[in-house]
Parts: sequence; C-alpha cells; structure tokens
Amino acid sequence: MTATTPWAPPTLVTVAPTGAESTKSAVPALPVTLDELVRTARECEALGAGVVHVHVRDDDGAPSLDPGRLRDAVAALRAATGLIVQLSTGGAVTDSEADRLAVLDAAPEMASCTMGTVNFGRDVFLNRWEFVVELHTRMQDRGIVPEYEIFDLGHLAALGRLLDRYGLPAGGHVHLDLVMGVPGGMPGTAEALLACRQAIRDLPAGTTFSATGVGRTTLPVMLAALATGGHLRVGLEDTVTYAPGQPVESNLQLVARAVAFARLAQRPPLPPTEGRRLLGIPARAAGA
Ligand code: KMH
Ligand code: ZN
Repeated sequence: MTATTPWAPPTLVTVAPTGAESTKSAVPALPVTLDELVRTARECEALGAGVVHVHVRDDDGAPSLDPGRLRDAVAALRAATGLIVQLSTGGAVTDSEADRLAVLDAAPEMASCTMGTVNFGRDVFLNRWEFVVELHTRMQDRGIVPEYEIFDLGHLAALGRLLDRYGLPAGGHVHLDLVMGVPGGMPGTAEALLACRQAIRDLPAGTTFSATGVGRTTLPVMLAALATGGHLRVGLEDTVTYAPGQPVESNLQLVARAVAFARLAQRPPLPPTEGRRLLGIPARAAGA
C-alpha cells in the first residue's frame, strides 16, 4: 500500500521574548533593554527561530509603546538579525487605542492584530470591532503583514467577517496565532486547538496558524500544533516556568525545546527567508 498523506510542512518558530506582563524582578531572564532584546533575538535565530514578536520596555523596565523605542527596536533587530520583526499592537492592557495604532508608524514588516476583546486574568484586553478594523485597514494601506491573535474561538468568526468585509491583508496570505490558556480565553488543550483547526477551514484557503500555550498549557498546545500542521510561538511572554518548580532560564531554552520537538515531528524550523515567502512578506534586499 502507498501512503497518500502529504508530508507535514516545516515549522515557523516565533519567539516572544518579553511581553508586557512579567517584571524583571520576578523573571530575571526577561530581556528588557534593547541590548538584551537584540542578543536574545540573535541567539534564538541561530537556533531556528524565524520571527520575533516584540514588546519594548522603558528605562524602568515597564511596558512601553514609545514611538522612538519601537523604531529603534525595529532598526536594531533588522541590523543584527534576519528575523521577521513583528511588533505587538496589543501592548499592555492599560495602553490606549491611539498608542496601539501608532505602533504601525515604526513601519515593521509585520504586526499583531487581536481579533476581539477577552478577559485577561483580572483585567480586560479590550479590542473593539472598530479598532480591529482600523488596525487591519491601516496595515493593508501600509503593506504591513498582520498576525491575527486569536484568544477565543469566536475571534476566528470575527476574522472571517473582517476579511469578508475589508479584504485580505497585505501580501494576500492569512496567518493567525492561537493564544491559548489565558485565564478568560479559550483553554490550552488539544481539544480546543482542534476546534480552532476546524473553524480555520472556513477562512481563505491556505490560511496558516501558529499556536501558543500560556503557562502550564505550553506543552500540550505545542504538541497539538505540531500534530495538526500548525506553527509554534514560544518565549518568556507566555511561559516563565519550564517544568514544575523550574523557572525558565532563557528564551533560548524555550526555542531549543520547540525546535527539538519540531525536528522530532519531522517538521524542521523554517528560516526567516522562507518564512517571508510563506507569509507574503517581501524578501529583504541584499544588505538591507
Ligand atoms: N499583552 C497583552 C495584553 C499582542 O502582543 O498582540 C496583549 C498581547 C497581544 O500580548
Ligand atoms: Zn504580545
């Protein structure tokens, strides 16, 4: 008998090294300065990461959407790495819509776009429909490729509605990230991932997804994503405990584990050049 199942695709590994929630005092390995961010990004690229999802911090280590810092981060990461640089427009739950929209002025090649409001622990991560539309259409106008952040199953339906009404994103390819296990969002289970996988079939053909399991859901989500053709996001933004009683030592440790699982699944990491092709991001000119 001949096998008819196609080989699974390589894995695009995104590292989310910092986030907006942890403090340096609680998580000493967290990169909060520009130097720390760039060093982490370089190391993670060498191990197989293809994308860096970026939140920046101020001089006190607090989350920041300062336009100058964002521009500096984009420039420094472009100079030091070949990674696809994805700025967070999610910021922190306290950030204003205006500041979150202004993130796009730093002209990243990619940015996140969260598809709806979600309870976020004791907070609310607010993403009104009009705000989502504004982010999506500004990114279309500026040629910035979105990664749609999906915290709940209903966010996939909202994404379908967004694309129907306002058209495909810049580059024409739809890519989303399932952010699972946030207290208030969908659970980080294989069952929930499969429900999303099913709903993704209603989105444009060729839609790709990555998945992130927050906290203790990191491993089940990673294994379920690898088994179903998904890509991976890992990093200290989402995971600060490596194993029971064992704090994460570095982003590198999380990327190394993700890459090892991806290789075991015979889905080796996808370099950033090929990641750009997959996501519809223009190739970087030589030396640029
Ligand atoms: N920090 C969260 C409130 C994103 O980066 O786009 C939002 C977040 C999503 O992390
Ligand atoms: Zn983020």
